[in-house]
Amino acid sequence: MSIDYQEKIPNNVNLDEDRKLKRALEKWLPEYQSWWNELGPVGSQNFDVYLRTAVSVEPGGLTNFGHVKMPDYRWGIFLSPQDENRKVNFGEHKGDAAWQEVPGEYRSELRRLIVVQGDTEPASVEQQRHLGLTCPSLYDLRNLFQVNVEEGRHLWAMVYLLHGFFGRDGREEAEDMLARHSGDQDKPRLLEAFNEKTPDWLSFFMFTYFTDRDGKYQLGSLAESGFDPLARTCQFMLIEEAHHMFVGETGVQRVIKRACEMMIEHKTDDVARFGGISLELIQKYLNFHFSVSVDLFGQEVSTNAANYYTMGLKGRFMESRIDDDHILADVPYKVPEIKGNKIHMVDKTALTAVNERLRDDYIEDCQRGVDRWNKTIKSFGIDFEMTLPHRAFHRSIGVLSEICANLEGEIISQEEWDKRCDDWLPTDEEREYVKSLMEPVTEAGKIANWIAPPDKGINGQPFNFDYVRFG
Ligand code: BYC
Ligand code: FE
Ligand code: FE
Repeated sequence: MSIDYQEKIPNNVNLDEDRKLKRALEKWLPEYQSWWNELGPVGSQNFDVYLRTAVSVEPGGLTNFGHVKMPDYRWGIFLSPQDENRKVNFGEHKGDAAWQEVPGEYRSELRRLIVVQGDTEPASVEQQRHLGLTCPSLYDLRNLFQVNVEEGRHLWAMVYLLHGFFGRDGREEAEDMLARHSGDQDKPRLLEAFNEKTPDWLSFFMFTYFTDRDGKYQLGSLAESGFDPLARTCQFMLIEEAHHMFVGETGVQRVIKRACEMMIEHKTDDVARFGGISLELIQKYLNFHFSVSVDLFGQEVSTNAANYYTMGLKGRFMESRIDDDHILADVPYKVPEIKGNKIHMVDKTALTAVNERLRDDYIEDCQRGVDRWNKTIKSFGIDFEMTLPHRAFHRSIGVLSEICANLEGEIISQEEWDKRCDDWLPTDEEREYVKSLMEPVTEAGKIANWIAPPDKGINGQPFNFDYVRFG
């Protein structure tokens, strides 16, 4: 089924047949648009951007590319195809038919999950809104905007659920999505990583590698939900998400590659003298973004998470492919605990440890890209390895937030932390340095000095294609 772009709100949920819902969403649309104009990408109003747009939810439905005036981008509501026989696959309702309506007794928990998920989407657009002013190339500018419009669409995905299934309080929650803002003193975004600044492009690439990957794992768990409309909307979001992480992984890889080129050319580790970003400094950015993203998985032992699971609302990543009872009450799972001056791994019931399990899956996935970055470094014959810090490093949520730890996960004193943290995390001066490199390059085929060009362009186009046209 292809998507009709003549509609005011393109969709594949038969919006035409639900007058009330259609009216509610059409009322929210101008509010969303004014939010986008006010807090979306700065100065992009007249740009024509080479964007992909969903034309269907079937495989390949995202391969329609063309130049689009950004404010005229058509945000739509797209759910993956319905499976009539789908069941609840875990928890106490396991085996029941998947719900097409909100189960009344779980209404507030479900709303909470949808609100937290939805809140992150516009938050990231707000965090990234100044980056267009300092793009290293038109190719990168286009990728930034592609990510931004899709995060905007992800908000639509959650707002559709709120309007469609939660009545008046759903509409109120939808309004609040545009009222909270990243970093706002009075009305901040709900999760901490989404109140941090994304002040430069290295931060942006780290964010899309590490923080969008939290999105992949959270959406993956929600895609298992017994509430079928949530599952289906997350399934489609995951297809879009893959590109965001690609932007992050290749972005970091290109900064690494450029550093290596300078190291070889000038026979020095001190690439800052030549306007590069050193491998050591890239590692510090990695340490920061990894640790902030690891916090997003919540407490190691969580009754909230156990309840969501038992209720059938939020599963594990790839739940349906895991071979166990999908109830988890009698299955052990190892979680960290502080005993004396050591971190011990202790058994808890897997049911209360689903947050930690998701974090484990996430960390394993993070490592794969780090391995590929190390291949790049090795291909230059340079003796340096990027590493993920231990999960205990620099934490603000969960039991590990109670201690200070070094990169290896050894507990250290507050005093030691204060002395050493500048060796592990970017200092203000280093952040200023990276910022100072962020001079915009907006001529097709040109690129900033601190980053290597991509191996390929978008949709088979060359690197020197005019990915963005300035009106
Ligand atoms: N910051 O039992 P716990 C994305 C609170 S990213 C602040 O562990 P739970 C994207 C928690 O609310 C994916 N507070 O909680 C990426 C709870 O408070 P209450 C976003 C936190 O609920 C890039 C208390 O601590 N989606 O899509 O099991 C660009 C107890 O904790 C935090 C989701 O997160 C924190 N980090 O776990 C664009 C999925 N962590 O209830 C987009 C939906 C915990 O006691 N959310 N708290 O007052 C969830 O599944 C859960 O809410 C969380 C937290 C996993 C986040
Ligand atoms: Fe998203
Ligand atoms: Fe994303």
